[in-house]
Amino acid sequence: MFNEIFKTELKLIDLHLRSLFNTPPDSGTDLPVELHRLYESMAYSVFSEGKRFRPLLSVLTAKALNKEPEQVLPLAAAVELIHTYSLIHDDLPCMDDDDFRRGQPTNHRVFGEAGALLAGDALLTMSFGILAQSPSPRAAQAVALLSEAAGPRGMVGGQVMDVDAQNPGKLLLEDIHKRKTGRLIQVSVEAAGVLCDAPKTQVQALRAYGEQLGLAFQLADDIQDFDPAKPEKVSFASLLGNDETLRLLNETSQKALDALADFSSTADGLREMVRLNRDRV
Ligand code: GRG
Repeated sequence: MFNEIFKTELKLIDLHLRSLFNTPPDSGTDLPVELHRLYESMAYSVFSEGKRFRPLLSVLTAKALNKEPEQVLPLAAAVELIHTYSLIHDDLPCMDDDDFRRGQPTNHRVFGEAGALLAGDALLTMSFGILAQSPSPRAAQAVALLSEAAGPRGMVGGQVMDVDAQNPGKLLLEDIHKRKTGRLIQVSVEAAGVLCDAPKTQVQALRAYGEQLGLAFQLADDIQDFDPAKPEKVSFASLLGNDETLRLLNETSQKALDALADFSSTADGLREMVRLNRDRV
């Protein structure tokens, strides 16, 4: 569904990601043959069938602010590489031990555990270099925001809380998912606002939109994935039931739309993302 509506934006994101892998900025021109397999492993996961939800948000934020998408492409690439690393690591035997991801065997099934671990490490590290090379004078601020969102108080922290949680209640579950899933979605929008030099009030509005959409994304995911045959997996749907999760999804989606109240029709792409996420269920 994203593919048709945002064809132009997705093409731009794909071309940018491919340019980073054709001439990796951190490898110089002569990549030692010993490292070919590392890049193959990284590219295997990056260029599989992901929705590109997060980089799309960055590009649509630039549009909302009447700026060129090129201004946020380094951020769009960085968030997608971090997202991809998190999926590779999440699939490892020490975490979820999954065999398939994005319609193909998981990275460690093809490249081995060490290969997958290191490909994730490389993607994570590379992402900050890419963002730091953004020509925006506010690149350093965006790097700091991304580090906060992906790090120990953000996505990694959420993953730790998720792994450790025994019987989380609604509040703890919400906190876990705001960090684990929500913060990277939020920063895709907020840091794009920063790179586009938006005034503080607009950045705050974008941050609020990103926070609500991040939660809505997880709520929709939980409804989609709910399997009563697997009650051991705690999710919003298993904890609250489908109807209450759907009610929360509607409420959260509305809050995301409300956060954009002061934006003109240039933000319609961001509004469409809320509707597309809601309509996944
Ligand atoms: C291992 C540090 C570390 C973190 C892992 C985000 C995460 C934390 C794990 C992923 C587990 C998971 C499936 C969470 C549900 C929400 C989510 C992030 C779904 C996958 O995102 P999509 O639907 O995936 O955007 P695609 O493949 O379309 O990019």
